[in-house]
Amino acid sequence: MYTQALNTAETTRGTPEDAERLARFQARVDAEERIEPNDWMPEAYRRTLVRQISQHAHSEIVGMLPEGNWITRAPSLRRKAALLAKVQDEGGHGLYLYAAAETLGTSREELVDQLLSGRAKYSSIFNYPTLTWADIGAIGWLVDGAAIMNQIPLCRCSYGPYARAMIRVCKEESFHQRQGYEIMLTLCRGTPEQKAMAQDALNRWWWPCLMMFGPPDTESQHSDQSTRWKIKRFSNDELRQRFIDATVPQAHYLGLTPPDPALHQDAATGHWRHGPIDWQEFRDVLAGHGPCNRERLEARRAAHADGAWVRAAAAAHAEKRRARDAALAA
Ligand code: FAQ
Repeated sequence: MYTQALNTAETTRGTPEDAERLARFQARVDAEERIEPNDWMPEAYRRTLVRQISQHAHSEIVGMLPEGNWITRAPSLRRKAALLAKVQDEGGHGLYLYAAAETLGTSREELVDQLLSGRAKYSSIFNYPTLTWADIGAIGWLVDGAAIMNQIPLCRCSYGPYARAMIRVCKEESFHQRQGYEIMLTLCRGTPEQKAMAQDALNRWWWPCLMMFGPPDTESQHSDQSTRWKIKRFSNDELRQRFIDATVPQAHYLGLTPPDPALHQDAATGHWRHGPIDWQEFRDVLAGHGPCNRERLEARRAAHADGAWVRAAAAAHAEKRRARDAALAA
């Protein structure tokens, strides 16, 4: 609604030339042309992208924390190597995404500052704790699985740098999803205690994963405009349904049961229908009252402070190079 209002204001307030420019822009989007950083774009389009891409980047960076917690406690060298690589991948995704947002004119420093000051959103899912090793399996299987479902359509997003970043990100997320599912499979084929641990992880991550797709369509503020701009290709509920349809058979293959007594397969359509989602919990987490919101921000602030010397050293090195290049050019 917000972006829609802004865009309407741009259309109606501007000159006939502005309206023509806007129509040309929309025609390019409708024709599936990619919009590139130096192309003209409506300010509301730019703001929407910065909002979404920066939230996405923050999610990747904060998303390193729940799993990072288990690197030192991974049950074998092989598991540790895979987890370490996965967490590093998430850091890399955050950096591509900050770079994509920078092409829209917002600096990484500004975005990081918004995160650390608590003004920015990041995905609700990362405010839940990782209590056992099975949570690492559940995150790979479910959280990366949900991320892939949401991000594959973003590879066709109208904004070129975001769409291109998503291609590599999705390839890496697919590997993450498989390693998570393999952890779950190993636990489910293990002792009764290991299987119970896997079921417990599914019980705790299932509903928060469904919330990752955002509020129901009836409450989504940005979906309509983002769809018109071909930033979003499917609605929140459509993607949530796709995720459930893909994941329920995977749970059954593991011998696990999603924690939803109302879950059933619609005989006519084949879709798995879920019971009510606790949207109050979602709103609480977004308002900063999830189980780990405070801990996550504290960890990011501490990491930023610890990294101050690296930023200072990099800036000093860049300055030295600039001075040397200037001296050589003179
Ligand atoms: N958490 O009108 P809509 C990952 C906000 S990456 C927090 O429906 P929109 C990889 C929304 O921003 C996971 N906030 O919004 C990984 C808006 O607030 P605003 C992140 C949420 O943009 C795996 C308001 O609610 N992925 O997992 C959430 O059309 C494992 C109204 O919502 C992305 O960011 C939420 N769950 O649709 C890393 C993908 N849902 O901005 C480590 C890109 C909604 O007005 C380990 N993002 N909100 O203040 C998107 O596709 C979209 O932004 C949606 C929301 C679908 C998230």
